[in-house]
Amino acid sequence: MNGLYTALMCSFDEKGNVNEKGLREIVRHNIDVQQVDGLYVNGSTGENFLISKEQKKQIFDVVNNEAGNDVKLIAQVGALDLDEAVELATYATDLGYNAISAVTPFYYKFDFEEIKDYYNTILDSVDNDLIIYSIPALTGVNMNLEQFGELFKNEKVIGVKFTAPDFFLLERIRHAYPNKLIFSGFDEMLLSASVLNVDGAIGSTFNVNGRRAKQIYELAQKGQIDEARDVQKVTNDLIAEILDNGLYPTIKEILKYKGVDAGVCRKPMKSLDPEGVTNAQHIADKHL
Ligand code: HMN
Repeated sequence: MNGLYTALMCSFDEKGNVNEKGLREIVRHNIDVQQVDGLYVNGSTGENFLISKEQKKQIFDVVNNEAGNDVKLIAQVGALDLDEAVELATYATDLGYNAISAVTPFYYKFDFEEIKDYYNTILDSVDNDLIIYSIPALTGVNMNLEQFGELFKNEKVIGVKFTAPDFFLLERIRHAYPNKLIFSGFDEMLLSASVLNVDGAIGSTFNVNGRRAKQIYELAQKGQIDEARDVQKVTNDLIAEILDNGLYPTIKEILKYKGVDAGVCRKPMKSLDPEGVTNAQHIADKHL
C-alpha cells in the first residue's frame, strides 16, 4: 500500500449532482498524467462531508469502475452516523477497495474510549484493513502516541493518514510502530515527513502536482535531500498561491484549464468569481 495517493476531487454539476463523466476524467488524469500510485476516495478533498450516502456510493462505484486495477484504492468511509460508516465500509470492501479509511469522529467531544469503539465497530463488520484519518485542524481531535498505539493493537488497523504539522509526534509514531503505514497529509510538508521515513502521502494538490510530489518523495528516499528541497520549494510556490486563491475551487479550475471536466464545488463551498478563475489560470501557466 506504500506510495503517493491523490486525495481525489469529485466533479459536481451546478445542482450538486455527481458529474460521472467529469469524475472519470479526474480519475484518468490522476492515473495517466499525474501517475500517482493510488486514489484516496471521498476524503475532505472529495467534499465527502457535503454529500449524501447515496452519492458516496455512486462515487465509490464510478472510481472503482474507471480505475480498475490500474492503481490502489482507499475508501474513506468515516461518518458521524456509525451505521452509515459501517454500510459504506461494507460497500467499498465488496467493490474491492484495497483498504478503508475513517476520519476520527468529530463535532461532539468524544472521549478516547468512544473513538476506539467507533473504529472497532467499523472493523468488526468488514473484512478489510483500515487507515486512521487524523486531521486535528479540522476535527479538533488530537490523539497522543499511546492512543495511536491503542488503536494499532487491532491488527486490521494498518496505519494512519497523519495530517498535522507535529513532526515530534510523527517521529515518535514512526519509531514506535515501524510496521504500521504512515501517510503524510500535508503536501507542503512532504519533504519533512519523507525524511522521517513515512510510507507515502495522500494529498489534494496531487490532482495537479502529483508528479512533483512523487519526485520529492523518491528523492528523499534516495537521500538526495538538496534536490528534493528544490522540488519542494517549487511545489510550495504553487501551493501558496492555490491556498491564497481558495484551495478546492482553484484545483478544480486548474483541472478544467487542463481539459479535465472538474465541475464546481458543492455548496456551501463557493466557486471562484471571474477574477479567481483568471488567477487560477495564471497559477497554472506559471507553475505547471
Ligand atoms: C483528504 O482527505 O482529502 C486529504 O487527504 C486531505 C489532505 O491532507 C489535504 N488536507 C486538506 O485539504 C484539509 C492536503 O492535501 C492539503 O489540502 C494540502 O496540503 C494543502 O494545504
